[in-house]
Amino acid sequence: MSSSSSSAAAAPPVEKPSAVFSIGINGLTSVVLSQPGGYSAEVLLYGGQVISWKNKRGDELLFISKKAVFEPYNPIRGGIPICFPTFINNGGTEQHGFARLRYWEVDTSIDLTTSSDKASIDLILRPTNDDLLKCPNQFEFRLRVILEPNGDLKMNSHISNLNSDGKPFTFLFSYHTYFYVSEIREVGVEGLEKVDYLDYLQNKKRCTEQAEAITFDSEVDRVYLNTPDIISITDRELKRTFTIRKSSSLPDIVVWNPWEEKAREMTDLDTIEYREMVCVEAAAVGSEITLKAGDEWTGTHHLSVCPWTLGKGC
Ligand code: TA6
Repeated sequence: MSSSSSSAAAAPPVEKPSAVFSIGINGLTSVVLSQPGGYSAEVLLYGGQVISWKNKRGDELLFISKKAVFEPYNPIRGGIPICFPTFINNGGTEQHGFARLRYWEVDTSIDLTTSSDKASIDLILRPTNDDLLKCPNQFEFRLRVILEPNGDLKMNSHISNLNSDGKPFTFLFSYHTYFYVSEIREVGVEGLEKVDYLDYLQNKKRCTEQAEAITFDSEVDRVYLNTPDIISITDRELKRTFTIRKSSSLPDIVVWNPWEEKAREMTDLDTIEYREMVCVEAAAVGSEITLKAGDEWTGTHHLSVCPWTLGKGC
């Protein structure tokens, strides 16, 4: 892996897949993944967070708030925060766990230069002594982020329970993906018709989705339970469709948009920015994952985007 001080936007076209270190805002280190077609993605070591994913024209596909705070130990508003380890009934700043607030190590045991067709990065998170006081579970979290030759973005999470006292480790997990959309009122989330959900705006009331496509004209905060593994997000204005393919170990999908009033209360989101984002998250949050000591859990999601000019099945 080579080193650079450029950002993903300024990266020159590459001749072969690459993974290049970059120093960005506030000196935070990231890894820029690039593919010869012009695709790129950027992964921050802080949080193990994907903060950029671009198509071959250089258009940003993920939303990052203009007011996002790139400073430890703040969560970064946008991209793909990893919410782990979270627990039922967690609230406040703890509700999404500490993984997004820690520096992840690069796994140097994996030689990226041997990979002929992938731009990827492997990261590791282990709890600090302070983390163990709050969450007394020894674990190792291995995250692989892959930018495919066709520009698709894949994330694989492997979490091992390393408790030496034989205790199970119980947690919730989500890839809290912020998709960039041109105008939220032009967006539809498809694939959830007839699926039950918990409406977090109605005290987790259980409802059944009736719409073929979920559309937005006010705040939405829902956990869809045991969903199909393929979900799509259509943007009628930009005429493109995102597809999420998730592993069945991530049974749920969270759909969130704060709308105007909540956005106004958020210090790291510009009030009108709620219009440019939708969170659709591959997750395991409806019920907890319980990992026996010595066992490993894997959760993957695979994101692609298709402009309508290429036809339905691309
Ligand atoms: O995933 C939906 C959600 O949990 C909402 O309830 C909302 O609070 C949002 O995520 C953002 O959470 P954050 O902790 O990043 O401010």
